[in-house]
Amino acid sequence: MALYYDEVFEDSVRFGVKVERTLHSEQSRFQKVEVLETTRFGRMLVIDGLFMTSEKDEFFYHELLVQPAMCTVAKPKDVLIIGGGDGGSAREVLRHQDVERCVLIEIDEAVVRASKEWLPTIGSAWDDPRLDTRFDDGVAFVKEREGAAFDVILVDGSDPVGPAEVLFSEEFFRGCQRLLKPGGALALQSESPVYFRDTFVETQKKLGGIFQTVRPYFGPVPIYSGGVWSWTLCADSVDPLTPVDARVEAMTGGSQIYNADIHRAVFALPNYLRRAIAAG
Ligand code: SPD
Repeated sequence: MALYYDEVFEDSVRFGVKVERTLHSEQSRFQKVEVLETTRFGRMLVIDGLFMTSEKDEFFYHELLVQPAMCTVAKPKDVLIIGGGDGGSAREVLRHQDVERCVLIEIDEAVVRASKEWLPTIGSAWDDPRLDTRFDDGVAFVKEREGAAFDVILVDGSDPVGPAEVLFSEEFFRGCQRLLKPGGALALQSESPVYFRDTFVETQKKLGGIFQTVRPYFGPVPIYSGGVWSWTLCADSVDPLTPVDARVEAMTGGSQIYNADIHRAVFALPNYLRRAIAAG
């Protein structure tokens, strides 16, 4: 009989992938970390029963989390990634030649270890000398670090239940703002606008009280609940809607999705979300 692994959403929706075998399963200090060999998506990273990324669809998520911010900021040199232990976001950051240093703060070394062993095509930049990987609490790092040190900050965490909840707090967002250099930008994954509508709207509201410019954007991620995902780009003195075509085009060679048309199109806001944000 075929074995399916289901991600269950609030006991009302299930999304299942057919699994050939389990490659890795471990209960770390923080969470359950699994790598599955799936029939459709290749190897898939699952944390606490939630689908994180897969070999076949990871570019949908990582290009969209990273490239809009990296192309909005002029010549980003210093980048901070909170989370992102599979290495996909770091790979996308390090495609930019201007980057001199990318600090990745992942709380759980088990995620990086499993990803290095089983998902090498996703984290293909672990050996880049510009990458400084630290196993630490990203929230504490942001709270304690002094001075505006980063051109781009990317928050690549899990859903806001349990340990990742704090990554959606106002205090954390203010901390990120404090660490951004002038002209810098923050981008975060802001959940499904369908299944996590309240979280999405609340997050926009919190960010709107902190940053001058807050632009939610959308794209497909086939393995996530509902298939459509959101990210949000925030900044105080730059705006992704200012034409950045030349920077984007310089990046598109290695991209599966991202190009100048996509950069413009992803920020289009459908009416149901405009209304939800306005009412929120
Ligand atoms: N519903 C899952 C949301 C997870 C977002 N982060 C995924 C990590 C990929 N680098």
